[in-house]
Amino acid sequence: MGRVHICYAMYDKKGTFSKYVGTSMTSVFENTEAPVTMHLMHDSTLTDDNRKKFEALAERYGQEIKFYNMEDLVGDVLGGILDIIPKALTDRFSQAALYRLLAGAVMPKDVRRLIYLDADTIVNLDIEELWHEKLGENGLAAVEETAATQGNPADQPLISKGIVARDRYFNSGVLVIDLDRWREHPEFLTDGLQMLSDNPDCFCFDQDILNFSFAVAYAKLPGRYDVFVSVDRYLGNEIRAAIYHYAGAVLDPFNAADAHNRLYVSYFTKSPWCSDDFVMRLFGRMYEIMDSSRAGSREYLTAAAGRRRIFLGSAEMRDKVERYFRIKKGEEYKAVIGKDGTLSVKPLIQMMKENRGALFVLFMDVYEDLKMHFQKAGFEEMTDYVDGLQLMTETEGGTKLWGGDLFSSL
Ligand SMILES: [Mn+2]
Repeated sequence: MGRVHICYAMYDKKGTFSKYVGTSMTSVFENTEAPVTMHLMHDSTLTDDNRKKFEALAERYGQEIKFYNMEDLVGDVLGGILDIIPKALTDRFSQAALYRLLAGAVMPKDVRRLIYLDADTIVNLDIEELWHEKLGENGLAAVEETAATQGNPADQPLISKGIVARDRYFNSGVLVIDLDRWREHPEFLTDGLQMLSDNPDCFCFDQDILNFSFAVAYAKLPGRYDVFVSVDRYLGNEIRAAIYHYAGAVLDPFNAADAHNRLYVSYFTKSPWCSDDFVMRLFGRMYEIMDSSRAGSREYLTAAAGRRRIFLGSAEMRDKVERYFRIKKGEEYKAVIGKDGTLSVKPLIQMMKENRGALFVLFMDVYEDLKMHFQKAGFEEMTDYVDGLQLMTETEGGTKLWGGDLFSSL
């Protein structure tokens, strides 16, 4: 068991997803002395440029990487699978969720044990530790979801229906697999797919397939091997030797004070994806954003010119808004949100109709939900009403700025 085998699965429609896989791989290489072979399951969405970066990454650390084009290798199997699953499910999941389940079919026979890692993981420990963990009777080891979320697991149809016990349901982001067992029992895949087809409300796809077959007898790994960043951040835990799982939209490079963001970026910057080209594209995007915010200011200025402004929000916001927006004579702030945080839409629209011609500036987090009501009543955004929280800086209490989308777009 000298050489560690790790696989990732990837579908990279825009060519911007490879950097996540590359960053996770970088974190593995940074923290181990063991020889590692990375097995990357991909398809035709892997660009030449990204492929070269993966090769450069492995070479930089004196490690090995192998590529598996799943469309070429098991295209017929994939096609057959997609016929079994309801359309609604395939729309919500990338094909890559299936690739990992086919690892046994495409890996060389001498790969008998395999670690699977999600692309949104950071391995902040020596992967050899995980490699030597004991597997369950059915040849699988994983972290129970309740442990991964430190006691805050999401509801799962598989559990509420009594198909899998709560204390057996595991997270599929980090797995240690006895690959021979998968090869000997390929029926786990068809059984799982049939279950998915019968239970279309299951929203975790490959995770549900795996739980359906393996929840009963897998070995539970310590929680540190699959730490949900969302929960860990909420609990204010310090960074430790762990595998961090950035599940959901939790990476926000704009928030540099956050330790989990810094940890992520510390590995990203050591990867070949953090290149001069990347930095220039980042600045380029920032330029576009700053320039287009001028257009936003102009639109507001134009909409407000010569108009009476009526500000709408909670009583607590009143002083702040009056100060920041320099409310003039004849203008007013109406506390339309009750003390209990509720807002009555009908009276709000009635009041707006009675004051037609005024510009309504709203300070409420249900802004997006109100739009369709306003539209029905004949009010137009940026002409009749604007989102006041978008006009305030974040430090003043305006809408939170989010860097996750910017990072993912590069
Ligand atoms: Mn994940």
